[in-house]
Amino acid sequence: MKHKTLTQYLVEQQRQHQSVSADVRLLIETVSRACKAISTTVSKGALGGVLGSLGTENVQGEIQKKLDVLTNEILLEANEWGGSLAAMASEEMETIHRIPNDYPKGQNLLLFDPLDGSSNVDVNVSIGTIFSVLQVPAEAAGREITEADFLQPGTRQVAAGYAIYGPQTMLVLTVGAGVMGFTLDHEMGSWLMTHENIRVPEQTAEFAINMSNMRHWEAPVRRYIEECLQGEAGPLEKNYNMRWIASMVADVHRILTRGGIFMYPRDARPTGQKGKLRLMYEANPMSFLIEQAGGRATDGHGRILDIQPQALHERTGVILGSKEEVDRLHSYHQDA
Ligand code: AHM
Ligand code: MG
Repeated sequence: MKHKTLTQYLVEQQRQHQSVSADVRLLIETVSRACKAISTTVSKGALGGVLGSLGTENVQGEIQKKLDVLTNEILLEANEWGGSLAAMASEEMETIHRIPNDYPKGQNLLLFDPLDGSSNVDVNVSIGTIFSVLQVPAEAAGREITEADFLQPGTRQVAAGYAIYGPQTMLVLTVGAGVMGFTLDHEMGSWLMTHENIRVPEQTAEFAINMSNMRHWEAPVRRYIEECLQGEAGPLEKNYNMRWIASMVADVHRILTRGGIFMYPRDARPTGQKGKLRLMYEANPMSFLIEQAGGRATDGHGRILDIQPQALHERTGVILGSKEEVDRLHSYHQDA
């Protein structure tokens, strides 16, 4: 079977459906190239001397892994000179990175988590790169880009996706016209479309949450999980299965593949009251993908994509996946 390449798909989207502009197409190609380099770097593991921590902290106060820093540099370098960006922002950088004056500037903003789930690096469990593309707001025309220019709700994303470095390396992408999955052919070095129009099954009996935080959860989450655990005999009348990979990319990938509900809710811990996951480069791109695949994403109170960000590294509660279960947990929040 002959597979369409990522390039072919993007050119088609540009020419026939106008769902992607020429510069966003180039940008996605560049990001996907950087993800290939990241995949190679990650796969070398101990042989490449890339495992372990650096001992430094990022802006979130988390100890940086060597690979957090390396992958951030790969993405910055790959995207600086292409001409389609005005600035970038990353989980690993306190503030935005403007395109240096040596290069032409474009009309887009790129946000990324260069290596999500990096606590899994040293144990050889799937990890990934998450990215989100916004446009330079009209009011910023002709002046220097500021952090405030990035603070746009997720509904304004023009593209989003992730690369997952697992048994296969895949790129899962949306330009607002459904969700497509491409598998990296390592011999050819190309991304080939293997998953066309991914849809999240509406129903599921599989949940993903870090159960060790149960004592900190808010009442609606506690109620929902207690009901799941009661199985067939409980009010939900079915037996649930549980999975928690602790790599959002891998958990979301499973949900896009076979359904499920993923939760990283707000909780009562001083560090959990706003949630753990970051809105702009984790929750928003994943919510865009999930919605484009027919699922739903909420923070318990409203649609994640509608949140007006107040800060670049803002956190949010995240509940996403198969519509029926996300609807149920959302409604439990309304009851409470
Ligand atoms: P990171 O960006 O520092 O890797 O943190 C995000 C990760 C997600 O991939 C995952 O869902 C979550 O943190 C796991 O958290 P926990 O270790 O609390 O289970
Ligand atoms: Mg992350």
